[in-house]
Amino acid sequence: MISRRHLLSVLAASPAAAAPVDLGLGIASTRPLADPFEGKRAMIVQRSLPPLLETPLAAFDADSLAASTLTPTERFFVRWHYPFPTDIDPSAHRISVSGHVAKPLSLSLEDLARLPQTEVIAINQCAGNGRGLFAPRVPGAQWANGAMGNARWRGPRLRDVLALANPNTGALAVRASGLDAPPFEGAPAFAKSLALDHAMDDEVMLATHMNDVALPLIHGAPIRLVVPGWYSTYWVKMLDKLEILATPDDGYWMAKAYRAPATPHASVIPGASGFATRPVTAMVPRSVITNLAPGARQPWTQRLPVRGVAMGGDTHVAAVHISADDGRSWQPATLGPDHGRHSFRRFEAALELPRGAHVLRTRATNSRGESQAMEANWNPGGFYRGVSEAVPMELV
Ligand SMILES: Nc1nc2c(c(=O)[nH]1)N[C@H]1C(S)=C(S)[C@@H](COP(=O)(O)O)O[C@H]1N2
Ligand SMILES: [Mo]
Repeated sequence: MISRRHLLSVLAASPAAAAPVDLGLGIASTRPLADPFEGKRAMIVQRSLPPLLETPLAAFDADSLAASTLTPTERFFVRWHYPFPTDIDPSAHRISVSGHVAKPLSLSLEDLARLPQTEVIAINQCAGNGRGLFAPRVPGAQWANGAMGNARWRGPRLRDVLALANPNTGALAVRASGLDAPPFEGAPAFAKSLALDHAMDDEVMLATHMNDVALPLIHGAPIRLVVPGWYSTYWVKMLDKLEILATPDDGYWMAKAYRAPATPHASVIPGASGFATRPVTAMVPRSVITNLAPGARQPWTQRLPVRGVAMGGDTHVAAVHISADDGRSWQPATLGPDHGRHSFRRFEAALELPRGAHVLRTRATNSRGESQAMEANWNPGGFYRGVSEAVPMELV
């Protein structure tokens, strides 16, 4: 009975209460899946043009802890703010490096291929992943938990590109922008900035390859920024311009958009106003169950497998715990191999439960000891969702 009430409250809080959806928002596997673009299969289509495609959580599932944690590119979520060109000639593509530098540059992909190449397995996650689950609801793309994916990225480091241009003393930030353009006059072109010291670290890179093949168009061909550990609003696709700034970036996408309350967990009371904000930055710990949907009715078995993927945010996953009583008691899950601090890590447990209703929760803890919260944060942008999600289900 509790579970039914709980399920109803989950559904009431979900944006799709009237139309049941796949795992993550309500009832299993009923958000229709479609193949909207070449190279994409069985995606939740939130919007076609410009595309917003969500990955169903089942696409992350595997029955072995040793299975790859990489999200297949054909199931990888997609997000564009504006239409993008579809006729890119990689041999003609140039990246300009301009602004507060001693030596402005225009670089071809061949120039970039001559620089040392680096590789990282890193989660690309929209800052609004899970936005559709906030109560009260907030405007913006109504993602459940599938606006994320894990891939192997390869290309030169941003720092080596910047070093070629030799930033002047007083350089503060690097602003990156791409080939997509606003479809109406006056709208601000998409551009994001990183502080210079962050841009010069070991990890920030310009990726030409995703999962060992040339970056597909929809993921930002021929080259995109990869900022491991930070939300993908910074992972600028179809990169063609790097500007070195000597003053803080006051552009729309830094000064107005993608900002969250400057409070612990980026949380404010719904309806609050006048609070200080800061740009969205590093990710927070998170975990999802990939083999059971909220509302699932499962035939009883002695040992119920519960498994999923976890992230530490911007550092390693240290532990995942699983509860079958809505968070009153917990048991540790077994973890799969650690593929680095920016990767998904698999977890699984076998639960011995009686027939009846149960509310499952998972809770990841990272190597700094930060765990997922038990109560959801709330902010008007729907950012930084990291709550341990409740998954009501029934063993029959
Ligand atoms: N050029 C460009 N880059 C962009 C965006 C964009 O609209 N234009 N959106 C950003 C946001 S908000 C997200 S969530 C990611 C999505 O990356 P993906 O489509 O490869 O999954 O791209 C980022 N990079
Ligand atoms: Mo995003």
